[in-house]
Amino acid sequence: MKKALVLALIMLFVGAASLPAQTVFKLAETHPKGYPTELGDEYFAQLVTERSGGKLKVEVYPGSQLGEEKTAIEQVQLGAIAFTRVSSGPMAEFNKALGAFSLPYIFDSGDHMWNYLNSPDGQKLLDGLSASRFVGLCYYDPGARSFYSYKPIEKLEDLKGLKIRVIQNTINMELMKALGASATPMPYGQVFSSLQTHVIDAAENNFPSYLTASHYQVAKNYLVDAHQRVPEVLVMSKAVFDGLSKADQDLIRQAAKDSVAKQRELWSAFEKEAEAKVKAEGCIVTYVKDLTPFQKAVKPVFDAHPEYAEVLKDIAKARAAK
Ligand code: GTR
Repeated sequence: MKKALVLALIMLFVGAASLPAQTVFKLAETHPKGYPTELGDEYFAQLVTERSGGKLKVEVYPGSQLGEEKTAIEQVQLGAIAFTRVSSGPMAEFNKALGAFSLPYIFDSGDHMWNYLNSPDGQKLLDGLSASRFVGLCYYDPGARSFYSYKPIEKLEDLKGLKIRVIQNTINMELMKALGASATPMPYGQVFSSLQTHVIDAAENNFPSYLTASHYQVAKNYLVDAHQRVPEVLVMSKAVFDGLSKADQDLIRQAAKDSVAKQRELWSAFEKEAEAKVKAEGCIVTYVKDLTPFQKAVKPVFDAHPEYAEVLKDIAKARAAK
């Protein structure tokens, strides 16, 4: 009897030892399965598993299952969740430098933005996240944010007096005020019902979010001013990262970098698809022809933030490098 027990224990021990030890990490994502950022996360996760021979595993939790962006960011900062893919909009509340990306009309185009993000200056902002206990792994394409409402909106004056939902950060609050509107910060998951019940009059986002979060169903008027391109970021908890071997840290960094091209490719295809779909669904899409009045109106936002002067110079430099 005793012998059998000893044998069983030995077998259990040998069995456990022969199983490869696997470390499982969680990744929090706001968007639903199949959205380009979520597919970027999935590809990153796949590369991590493949390259570590299954030793490291990243499980993606889409659709805000682990909480809305602010909560996810807090959890990552604490080390309770290892990764999150979020907009640098809410990250700005945790790392002021990223607030620069919420300043309006600073990028002429997606190419201009990527020139900057891929430059040493763009990398510096990502690296600066370590001061806030994150590891900035890479940027993903955010597209351009524009306004939408259930009320007709075709020009700057139409925004006056509207209650517009924003991602919570100081710049967004100031931006809406400068445009004559009022800002209502709220989590992404509440925007649909708030538009439906007219708790807010409007919101702003890119075409893919407008489509996939069904906002187009309750706010049919979309005004394309492309006021912000707020880069998406894939970040890791510094506490978790610091506990890994140098080899695993490098593997994770490289996998994130190598997932960017895929996300960008998926993004550009889906951005066009989403724009066509909402039009086919009967949304009224108006393109601002002359941005000058908008740019003039937002000047107070820049005046209030001299701390971003250097970054703005770098961003202007990236335009020249086009
Ligand atoms: C989207 C972004 C999300 C989230 C959302 C929002 O464009 O991809 O991460 O920040 O906007 O407005 O809350």
